[in-house]
Amino acid sequence: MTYLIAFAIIFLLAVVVIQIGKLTELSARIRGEEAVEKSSNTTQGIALVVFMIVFLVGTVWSAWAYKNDMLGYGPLTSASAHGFELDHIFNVTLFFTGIVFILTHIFLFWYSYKYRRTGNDRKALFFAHDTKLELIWTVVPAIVMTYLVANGLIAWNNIFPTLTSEDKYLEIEATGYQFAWDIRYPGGDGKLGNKDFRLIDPANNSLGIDWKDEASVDDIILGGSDKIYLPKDSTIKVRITAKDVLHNFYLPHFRVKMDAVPGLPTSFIFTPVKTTKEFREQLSAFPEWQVPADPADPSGPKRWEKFEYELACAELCGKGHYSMRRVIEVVEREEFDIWLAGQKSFYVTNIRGKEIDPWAGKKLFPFEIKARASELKSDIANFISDTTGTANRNIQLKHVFYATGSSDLNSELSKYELDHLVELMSKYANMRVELAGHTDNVGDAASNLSLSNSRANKVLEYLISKGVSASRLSAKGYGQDQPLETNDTADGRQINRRTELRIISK
Ligand SMILES: [Cu+2]
Repeated sequence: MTYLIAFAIIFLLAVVVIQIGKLTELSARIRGEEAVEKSSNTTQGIALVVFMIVFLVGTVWSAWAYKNDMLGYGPLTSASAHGFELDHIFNVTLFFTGIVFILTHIFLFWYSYKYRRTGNDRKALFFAHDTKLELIWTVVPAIVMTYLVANGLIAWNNIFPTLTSEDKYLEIEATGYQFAWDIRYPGGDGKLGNKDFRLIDPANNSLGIDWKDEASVDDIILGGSDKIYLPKDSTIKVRITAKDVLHNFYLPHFRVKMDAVPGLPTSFIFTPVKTTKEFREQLSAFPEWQVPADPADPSGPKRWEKFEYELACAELCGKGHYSMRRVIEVVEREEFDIWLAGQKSFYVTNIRGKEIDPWAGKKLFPFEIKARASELKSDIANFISDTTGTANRNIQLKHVFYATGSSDLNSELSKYELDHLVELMSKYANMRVELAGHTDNVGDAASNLSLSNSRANKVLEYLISKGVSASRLSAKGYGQDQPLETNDTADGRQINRRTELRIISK
């Protein structure tokens, strides 16, 4: 229907134009062509001058009236260190191009009026060459252009310092795809692990991270709609890539904008200088931001209170392009460190202990030993201090390992958790525990029972060898009878093969 109406309008407009043309022709025949042309040229010349005045006044007025809504002015001054320099470059460019813009429009329209044809008495001046003029319009733009380009290059070099390994900076990685960003943080070691596109596995490893690289096991990946946290006054390097089509990593408030190209990593370095809170305060000084955020709720929070920094995709990358928007929160360094420490690494939550884990039974990483120690401590403390009778008395010893199919305790790896348990046993001197062994359902039930029994006893022996009194310990094998997960999957069986700590009395 809309198309039909649009087509009808265009058709009718064409008819009107043709009719006016016919009418002018007819009146020219009646009044004499020259007289008609003269008066029509004058009318059009005046109309052009009026248009020029309205257009130029409108341009200047609107730029002034809406300056507070434009990046770089009023409330929207830069939130990053380099942004001020970029805004300055834009202003210098605007100054020169503004002069040219206004002058060319004045000349264009004024000359159309002044040199309109009013008879046959006027002829254009013709000259073949004028060295002076050529010089002026070559040299002046050349000087201005050189100045602008050189200034731009200097600014670009300032914005992009060459970071060496000695510089302190936070490197994060943004991977764009239809239609979201995966943001990767380097975890405690400050290093992003290697990636290889051949390792991409949509179900378990959508970024193709190489888990064999130890730098990758503590990497944190923010998915979907999580807020992106950044520390104030810290140099941040963003590695930008894409998995499918072109995207664009755009942080308007920080004047950061860089294409995300599949197969060709790009990067950007910037330093946020205002926390989200500080930027909100900056906004609150302007009347435009003192209005309610939601017009339907006049007593609700003000616009400045609801402000968030955003990451947008600035490339029209497909139907769901809009949903690539992400909120960015800039906080003080201390707050950032606390936030980062509270994040679980992708490896720990998704890969560890599964079949695809290259480190299963081979290595424990310092951060997981630490995390596991505090988990065990709080699990036991929870049970000890519980008065409601709801706390869990069965605590899985997640870092106790045996040789495959045998009861040989891998004490090289198991010593961390078990030694920590010894410490906790001496802290809670009245605690008595049972060590409970469990298996999956592979093989026959009787041998599983005996395997679980001897495994539990191996842990018991280890604890006794470390000085825990035998009277506080017992060991029992439960075989395959108490699975936690299905035995139908490899991951499920992995979980079912376990040794548990059962607190008998506090
Ligand atoms: Cu996109």
